[in-house]
Amino acid sequence: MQEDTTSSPGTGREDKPGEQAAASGPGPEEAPAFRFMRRALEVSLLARGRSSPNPAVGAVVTDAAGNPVGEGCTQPPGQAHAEVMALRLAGEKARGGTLYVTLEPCSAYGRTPPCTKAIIEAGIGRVYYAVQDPNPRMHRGAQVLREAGIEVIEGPLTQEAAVSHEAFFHWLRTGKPFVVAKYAMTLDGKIATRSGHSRWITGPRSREAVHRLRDESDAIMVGINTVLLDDPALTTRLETGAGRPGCDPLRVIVDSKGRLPLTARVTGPGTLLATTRNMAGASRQELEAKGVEVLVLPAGGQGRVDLDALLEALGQRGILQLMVEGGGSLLASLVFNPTGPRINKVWAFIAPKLVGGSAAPGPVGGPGVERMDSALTLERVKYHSFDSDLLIEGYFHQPVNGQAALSES
Ligand code: AOF
Ligand code: ZN
Repeated sequence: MQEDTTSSPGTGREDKPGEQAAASGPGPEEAPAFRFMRRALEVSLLARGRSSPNPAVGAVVTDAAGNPVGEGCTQPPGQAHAEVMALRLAGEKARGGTLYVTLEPCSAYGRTPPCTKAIIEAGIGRVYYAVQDPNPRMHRGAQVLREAGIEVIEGPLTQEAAVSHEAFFHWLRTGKPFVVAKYAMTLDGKIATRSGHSRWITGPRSREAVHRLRDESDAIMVGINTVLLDDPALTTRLETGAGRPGCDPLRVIVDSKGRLPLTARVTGPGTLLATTRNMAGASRQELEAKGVEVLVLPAGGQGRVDLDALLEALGQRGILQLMVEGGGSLLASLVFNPTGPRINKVWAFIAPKLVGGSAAPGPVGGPGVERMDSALTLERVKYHSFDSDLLIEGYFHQPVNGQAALSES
């Protein structure tokens, strides 16, 4: 069975390379604005997981006759924005042409000069931007362009672009990463057999989708029990033919007592150990000697790492998207938080297998809720299939004032 939904999971990436993402708006004969904005969204995917803390933006430039003459995406921080990349390719052909960009062009000096300046200098006549930039330092772009005599239109594909930039928007609003929890379970709700064996629950196509999500995320987090049980590598392994090498996210291990073995596969550079003062000094030195970065955080309930402090610290490092891959007690602490879930989005894979066993674990531990009407329910739910596996994707309702709701545990 092929993936059967109208849009791909996550933030718009294609499941089948080269195939057009079906989203809202006209079909194949669609108006140029839709076609080129869709292309801009597609191009933006190349920057995912590589531009943080900058949003992964895509841009397309057409000449005065409407032919595409340049495209580009956001480069790593301090380097060119999407518009500048596309305009560079277009050169003189941009004069009198149109720019399609997935985010409102920036209007002020940050690490780079304003895109509005480059757009005006290139002689662009019309700009379509899919969604406003809520960054208060940058959000006057549309106005600046209009004042320069350029026709400026918001849209099309505003909703698609808002999803594409959801992690950046969340991070701007709260200072914390957008958290995506991913887990895979059997049809009877188990993430392992009674002996703890878990490789593999889902098939290769589901696992490939997970590696693409890792590739697009800035960090990936697990609890120490998952390391002790599974010894995962937490690296990105994309199939050859994915079009680019995978990008490994920062690995974050939540380990309040500092039990991470020196021999674990994650023990090395690119790993951040989030711990508390309960960690033994000797093991800290040994782990640091192996290249692990040790972050000592305040202890919250039961001496555990204060997860809000951890999310705050990751946000300060410019981690826009954090993927959480378990285990059950970390997920429980993130989901069942008195002031609201600390998870934004869930990716739950279900494989049509049964393993049974009342001792076999499920994806979310902790005490759980008492009554079914206290269950946390996902919103904006979509269903995707990967061969015989099902992926349920959905969001937890976020309080409007995310900062206030998330700052206390
Ligand atoms: C754009 N095009 O491709 C991106 C934009 O420090 P700077 O100069 O890199 O600016 C960062 C801000 O620019 C970032 O916070 C966001 O508001 C905007 N990102 N803008 O016109 C782009 N990535
Ligand atoms: Zn810019």
